[in-house]
Amino acid sequence: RLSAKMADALNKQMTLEAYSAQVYLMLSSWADDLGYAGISGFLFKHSTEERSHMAKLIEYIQERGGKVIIESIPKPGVEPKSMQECFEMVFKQEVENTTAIYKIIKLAMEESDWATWNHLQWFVTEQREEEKYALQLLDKIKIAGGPKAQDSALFDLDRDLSKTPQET
Ligand code: OFO
Repeated sequence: RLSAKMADALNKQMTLEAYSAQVYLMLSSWADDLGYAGISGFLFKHSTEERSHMAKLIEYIQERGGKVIIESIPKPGVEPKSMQECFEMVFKQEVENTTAIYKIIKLAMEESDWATWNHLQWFVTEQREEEKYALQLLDKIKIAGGPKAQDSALFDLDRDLSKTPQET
């Protein structure tokens, strides 16, 4: 059974995953409004991934006898001013998630809660993948010209991302 401290940490992580989903939705809507359907779709799919992480945590808390507490989700921050800033926000969000997961793993070690430690290894692998994708986005925008990326380069990037089979 989960300790009260662990149940609290996992509940907070569950809300953080929901928050990540909202951040991706905000970025996706921003990109759509500018006409970047490919980038918008890519970010939207990622939002769905984050909600599946949230669901995975809910299931785990319940399976281990903890109580799930559904809190309100903080509002995502302000919209980016450029595609470069948008992708930087994606990377920052992923790093924040990874850091939060690592903290819970540390707690699991302190409590010798090996079931939780083991469950969270899935998230470690997932975060590694997600940071990799986020870094690739930053590379792509750099090649496209960074903050000064021309419309034609962003158009190509948009087309590329619309074809990305995503599991991020
Ligand atoms: Fe993109 O992160 Fe969930 O865990």
